[in-house]
Amino acid sequence: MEAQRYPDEFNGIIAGAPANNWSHLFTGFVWNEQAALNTPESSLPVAKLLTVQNAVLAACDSLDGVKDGLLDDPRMCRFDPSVLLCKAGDNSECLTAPQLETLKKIYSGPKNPRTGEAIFPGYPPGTEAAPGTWAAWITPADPASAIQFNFGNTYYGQAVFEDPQWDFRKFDFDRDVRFGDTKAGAVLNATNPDLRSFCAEGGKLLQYHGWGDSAISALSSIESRASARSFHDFWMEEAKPPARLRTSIACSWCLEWVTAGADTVRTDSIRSRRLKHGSKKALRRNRCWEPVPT
Ligand SMILES: [Ca+2]
Repeated sequence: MEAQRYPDEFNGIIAGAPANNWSHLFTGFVWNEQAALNTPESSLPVAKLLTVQNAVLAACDSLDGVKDGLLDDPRMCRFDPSVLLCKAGDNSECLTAPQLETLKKIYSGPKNPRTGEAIFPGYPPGTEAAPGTWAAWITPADPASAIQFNFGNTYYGQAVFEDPQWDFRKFDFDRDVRFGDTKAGAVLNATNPDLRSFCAEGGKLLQYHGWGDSAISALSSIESRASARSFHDFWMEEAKPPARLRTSIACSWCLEWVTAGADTVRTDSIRSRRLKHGSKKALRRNRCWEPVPT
């Protein structure tokens, strides 16, 4: 928002996991709430999140060339959650039909029922059972206590509709989204791709996001960056896109920005670490930050 509305205030901005498309992000929260609370059987039990994650990794872990429990780019993973459908009764290693439906909706994100248009990206596969992710934000043991749902209810109930009786179950993903965009999104959203003033001031914008972010889908960061790049490619063919987006693999909130003489993060600045396990040393990671392919 600073880069878009107040381009002369900072010459360097780090936008970490930006919630810049506020009104649609929160629409996604209500989408997941409707999915998980559709019936008493709809929410995913916490214990099954590991079942889901293991199935994702079994299908996609090796796509990046390293079988290490991590997906370098979950967009490359074509995991079909239907393989998890219980075939002979419910158990911890499979999903019931209502649970499967919820999982598909969390992955897909909200869609406009009239136009089919995507309103906000879903959540990438691969970190469903990671600590502090889905079990806190989307599918906790007490389904109604999900952090996402609290945010979605307060935003639409209070800021948009100003109705203490507002009911998420009646939310219309066409009409109500447009109403929210007009009333609150116009103030809260930072989705203007025009960064020409910021560029003219010599501004640099570094954007990063963790794939395992279960609050703000990392895919929304990629969409925002693509939007700005497309705008600038069209309007400023000679200018370099101002944003550099890097995703962290598995680590949600780490960052090192080296400013001297460069406008990018030094990817070699976060080095491999070796941890002692008993008498042996094991290579824990050999990469942390990766630029999003262009
Ligand atoms: Ca891998």
